[in-house]
Amino acid sequence: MISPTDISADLQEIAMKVKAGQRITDEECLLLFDKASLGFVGSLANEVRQQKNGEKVFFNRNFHIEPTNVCVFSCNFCSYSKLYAKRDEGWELSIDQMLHMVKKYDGQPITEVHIVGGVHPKMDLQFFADLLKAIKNHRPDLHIKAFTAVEYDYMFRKAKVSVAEGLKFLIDAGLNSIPGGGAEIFHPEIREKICADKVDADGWLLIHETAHQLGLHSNATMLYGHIEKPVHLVDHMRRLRELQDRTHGFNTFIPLKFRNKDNDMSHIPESTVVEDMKLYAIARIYLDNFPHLKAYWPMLGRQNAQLSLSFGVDDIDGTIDDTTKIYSMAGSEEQTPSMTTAELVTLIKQAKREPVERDTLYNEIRNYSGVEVNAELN
Ligand code: V47
Ligand code: SF4
Repeated sequence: MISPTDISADLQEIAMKVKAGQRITDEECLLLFDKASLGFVGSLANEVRQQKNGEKVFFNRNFHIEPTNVCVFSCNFCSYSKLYAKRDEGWELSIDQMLHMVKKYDGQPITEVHIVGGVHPKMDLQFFADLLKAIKNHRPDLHIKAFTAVEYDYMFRKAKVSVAEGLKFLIDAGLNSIPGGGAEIFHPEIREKICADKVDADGWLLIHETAHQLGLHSNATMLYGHIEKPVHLVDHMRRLRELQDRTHGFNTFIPLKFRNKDNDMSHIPESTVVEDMKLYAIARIYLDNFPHLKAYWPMLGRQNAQLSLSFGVDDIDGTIDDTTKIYSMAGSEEQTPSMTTAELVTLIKQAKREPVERDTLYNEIRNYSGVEVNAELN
């Protein structure tokens, strides 16, 4: 136990606020980054997590479709995209090919498809509307979580429609929710160094706010562990917290650890596990209006995702089924990301928590706490 004399008065004050369910300020958040130990923020985050979600740890049964890795943008941290001029080295899937991927899961209890990719100038609003319709037509119950704000910004501008018009068009075609990608770091000082040419912070936030107003839920990410400083992380989370106060449309916050293989930022060392866990804990403490905090295991690695469950995390995404390339290409230890339900349940049980299968909107499908993990569990 930490004795009160071991920690400074300002940290003690923050701890009292958090325990009383009060919001911390940006200055207090910076103080946590600067002065607090991992144990200090970890135990506070654990309390916040417990108050919000009890002992439950959520996961879902999902797979990804990445329509293309050809991209008009050139984010320096990206290990995955191929510029349009080099498109021969990349991939571009047709609607039939993507529908074929969906059909592979016929008869399986998958609940979500996550569609995200590069920004290809020939894949336009109509193409994606046709894709959503084809998927919904084949499998109406499958939740479609699709396209980042970066992809929307480009496709709506190209189609000369407003954000609301574009989103409504895609909702009519079958869109159910929006993933959190493309947020990176909002602060212009960093954004212009790591992804200068894509949608800026205000554009990203406007797309999510409009989606929330139209009744969609979405997620929010933050790419950390490169050239940013705590002040940029706090700025990023403050913008999200303010938007969430207005709309309550975000489901989960997903910090994404920068991986440094084969990209233009490969000279930057990756963050340490202590830095990773501290970031999760501080995010859980600061983002008091986000119901969930997700550790995306294909990027963090399954062991560190398991560890993060003691630092505020209550969600570890899903089964994935080796359908995403973004992280393996960026150097994650998870080169073929796929976990069975039994593996996810075991991982959560080993951390002495309750595994709960959810749908995308966190409706509970099955609580596995009393279920024995055996060969029949799939
Ligand atoms: O925006 C790209 C990140 C994101 C690297 O909403 C990298 O449930 C680390 O947003 N190192 C796309 N990260 C993926 C994404 C996501 C993933 C899982 C779940 C959800 C959700 C959203 O991937 C990009 C970018 O921040 N990324 N390159 C890299 N080298
Ligand atoms: Fe394109 Fe996304 Fe890679 Fe940026 S992160 S280059 S927008 S695929």
